[in-house]
Amino acid sequence: ATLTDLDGRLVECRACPRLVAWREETAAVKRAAFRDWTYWGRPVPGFGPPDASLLVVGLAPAAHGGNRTGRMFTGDRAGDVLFATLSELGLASRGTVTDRDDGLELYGVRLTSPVHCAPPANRPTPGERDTCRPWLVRELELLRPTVRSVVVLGAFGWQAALPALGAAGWAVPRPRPVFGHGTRTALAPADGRGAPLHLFGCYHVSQRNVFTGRLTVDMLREVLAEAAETAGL
Ligand code: DU
Ligand code: SF4
Repeated sequence: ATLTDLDGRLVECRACPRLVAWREETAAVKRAAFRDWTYWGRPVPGFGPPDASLLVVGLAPAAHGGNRTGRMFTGDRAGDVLFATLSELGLASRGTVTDRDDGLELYGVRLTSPVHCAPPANRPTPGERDTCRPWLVRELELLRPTVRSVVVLGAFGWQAALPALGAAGWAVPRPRPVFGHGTRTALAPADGRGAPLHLFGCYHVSQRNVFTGRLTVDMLREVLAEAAETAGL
């Protein structure tokens, strides 16, 4: 199986009733500014090359962002900041995005999230996080030959990513490393074979965090640059 196969199966998933209802309801009602759009309204797959060496793990698609465009982080404020920064670092072909057919390319970077369907209030439940985990585990397993750095945006993603990394074959220290902005930790492969994976914590690039200054663009750029350099990008 490949990441393309995985993404093909993912978009058919209906395992979380509350999220299926929400993704479809927002797609039907829409936001006035997007009334001419045909919303995606389904699980949003990871975006980026199958041999990425840097993986960015977010939270969940935004109802009128990824849930509208069908591409991770595309069409919401969080994504606008993220793509602009990736472009500045030479990791994206452009700094602006519009929809999933805009031709944007990511270089060595893949974006994913621990929950693939838009949740009400951007807040998935712990149950939904656990239900969606196998998709992340499988994605990590398929990326394992090339992935060297993982940047996790926010505490929710961190809670989801650590067990997923453990299930995908990395040795997660006990007690588990605590989330914080700028946290960096190395995970050895559990079977002792291959390179370590470098895990980075970064505050989530949500509009709220950026607006309040909890996360500045400089802070985001610094973590992404360090993770990219560590990954050999
Ligand atoms: O800040 P905002 O543009 O309203 O983004 C909505 C919300 O979704 C925020 O918490 C970021 C998050 N998010 C994400 O984790 N992954 C995505 O692909 C898109 C948005
Ligand atoms: Fe399936 Fe994940 Fe969407 Fe739940 S959040 S329905 S597990 S894709």
